[in-house]
Amino acid sequence: MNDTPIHARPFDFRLQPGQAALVIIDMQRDFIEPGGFGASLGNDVSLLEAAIEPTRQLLQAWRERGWPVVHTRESHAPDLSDCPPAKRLRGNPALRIGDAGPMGRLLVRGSVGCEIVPALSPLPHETVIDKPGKGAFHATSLQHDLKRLGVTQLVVAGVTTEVCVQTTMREANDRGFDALLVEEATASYFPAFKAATIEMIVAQGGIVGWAAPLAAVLAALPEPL
Ligand code: C5J
Repeated sequence: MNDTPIHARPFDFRLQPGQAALVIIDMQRDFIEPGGFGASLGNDVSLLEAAIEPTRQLLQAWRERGWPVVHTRESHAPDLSDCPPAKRLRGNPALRIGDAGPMGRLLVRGSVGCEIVPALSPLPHETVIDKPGKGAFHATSLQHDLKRLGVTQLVVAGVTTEVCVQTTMREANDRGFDALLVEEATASYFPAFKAATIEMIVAQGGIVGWAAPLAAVLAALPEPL
């Protein structure tokens, strides 16, 4: 199939229709809503809300075209056997991973807070990756799943820009995927870190990948069949 240029930085991204998965990182209540993991670390979680609507628009565009969608959740087994003690014990948060909060146990699979926000709920046929790390490839089946879906390119959204989104894009880069970050569809508790991350990604001729505004991505998509 013909490729479609997205006007991106540092140069056009040639989207291969059907081979580009939309990868939505960790749009979970635990990061975005009060009372979750993000809030337990002292963050102003309201800063992440801005990413929901742009991500919803991307998701709708991918669904209308029948293209592959992957959702990730940073999450742990109820017995925390996949949560390294160093991760759980670091710092002095109000609540730690696995502790009970208003939305259930923080970042534990099955709790309300661990779920993806309702506006972006996965459909039954979409891939959901539960990941114990910041990167979505670490200790998951993601690489295998993308290969099975025939995916060579990733269009990336989600939170937080400089933590799980950036880590995943770097992992993808090392595994031979081309990845583009959609600027309005990602957010950070630290706006300056979001801006710096985008610059790091596109620097040196796209050393990690590409970045583009939502409008540039949507404008480049072929009409749905
Ligand atoms: C963090 C994430 N920030 N999804 N996770 O701990 O970025």
